[in-house]
Amino acid sequence: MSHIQIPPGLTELLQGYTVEVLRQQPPDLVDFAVDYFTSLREARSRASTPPAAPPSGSQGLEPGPGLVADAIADSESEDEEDLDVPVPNRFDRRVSVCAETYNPDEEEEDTDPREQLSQVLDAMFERTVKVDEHVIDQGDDGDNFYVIERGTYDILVTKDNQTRSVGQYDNHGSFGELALMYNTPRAATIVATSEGSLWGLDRVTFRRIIVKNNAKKRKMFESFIESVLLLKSLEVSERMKIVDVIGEKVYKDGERIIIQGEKADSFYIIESGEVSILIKSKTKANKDGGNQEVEIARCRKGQYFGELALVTNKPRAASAYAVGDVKCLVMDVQAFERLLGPCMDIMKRNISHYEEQLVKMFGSSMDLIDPGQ
Ligand code: 1OR
Ligand code: 1OR
Repeated sequence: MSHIQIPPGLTELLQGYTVEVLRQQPPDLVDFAVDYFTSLREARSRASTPPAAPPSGSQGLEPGPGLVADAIADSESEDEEDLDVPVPNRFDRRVSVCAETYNPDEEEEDTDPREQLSQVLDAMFERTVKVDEHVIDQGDDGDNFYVIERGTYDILVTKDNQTRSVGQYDNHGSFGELALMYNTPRAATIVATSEGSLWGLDRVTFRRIIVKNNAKKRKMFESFIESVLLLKSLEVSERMKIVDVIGEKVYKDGERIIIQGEKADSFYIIESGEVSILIKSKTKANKDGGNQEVEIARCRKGQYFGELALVTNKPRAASAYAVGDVKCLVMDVQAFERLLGPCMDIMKRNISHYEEQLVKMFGSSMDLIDPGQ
């Protein structure tokens, strides 16, 4: 191995990306990588410094180190009290590393980001797993939080002496945060169903970096979450758990958020801007073989979309595009199933309205999902 040269900066570059993934829990690692590295390049051309160069004084433009440092800076006071109230973890105004959004935390950054970053990176470790290996056992104390690098994993829950599979992870996502956030025993068993590889973050670092600095951010999103009609029937503590798991994504005008026909893994609530829902379908009203997209709905602030495929377990029924700049809160399918059970009736009622609308718009014979797309 000694003849292989690792280019200077490579490790830092990849670590920076990994840390942001750990912090922000983006639903799609590849999309996030594109955003992350694009913004890194933009920052470099603005600042004319290489991407892996240690951050200068100007935080915010260097997505990796800047943001991580920011997280650490916020959690400097080492009073590790137990957080009996759910505290948001992956919630960050700046989830889009592209956006130079206002960041109230920035002003408070006063410790050396390089030092802080290295603390986080030192804490991360890789774990490879074999088929059938238990990564986590239900009932155990929480030790680590894991981000999936690759592999498939079953989520098993035992209740009344019965063990059943309640979901899977397929090459992306993360798990093991609940026991660390809420100081509870592991809520599920996670078993590898293929060989795999994970990035682990130990409990103390997880709590210090991811959990502890979020009181401000919780305040930021609390009132918005309270205003979302869909979530009104939830208890306050249930809404706080939603704040804990949700991430934020920013889209530019015209950007496609959902692609009709694709496999679904996320649910969206619009925080600002408008989203246009378009459908391609082979119907009488649309005779060109289904290549034309027709707008079927507009969603606005406080409204949700992307629930249909998760509820029906089918591919996306339509595409969604940003109209102007859009910010969405994004939740992965596991969190959706775990936390939005109480809102399921409302969503199902609205889905039945889609069906009525569908009949009105296209006649009765069209399937919501066109397999040809
Ligand atoms: P943890 O620290 O409790 C087990 O360790 C992890 O499994 C847990 O964190 C979550 O990250 C993950 N219920 C509970 N935990 C789940 C679930 C889940 N899914 C994934 N985890 N449900 C399944 C939802 C698809 C609800 C089952 C009733
Ligand atoms: P999804 O996961 O299938 C596309 O991804 C999303 O568009 C879908 O979830 C809904 O959240 C959203 N029919 C189907 N999907 C719709 C519709 C809709 N409106 C919004 N979505 N109709 C419009 C009813 C006003 C009926 C089709 C004519």
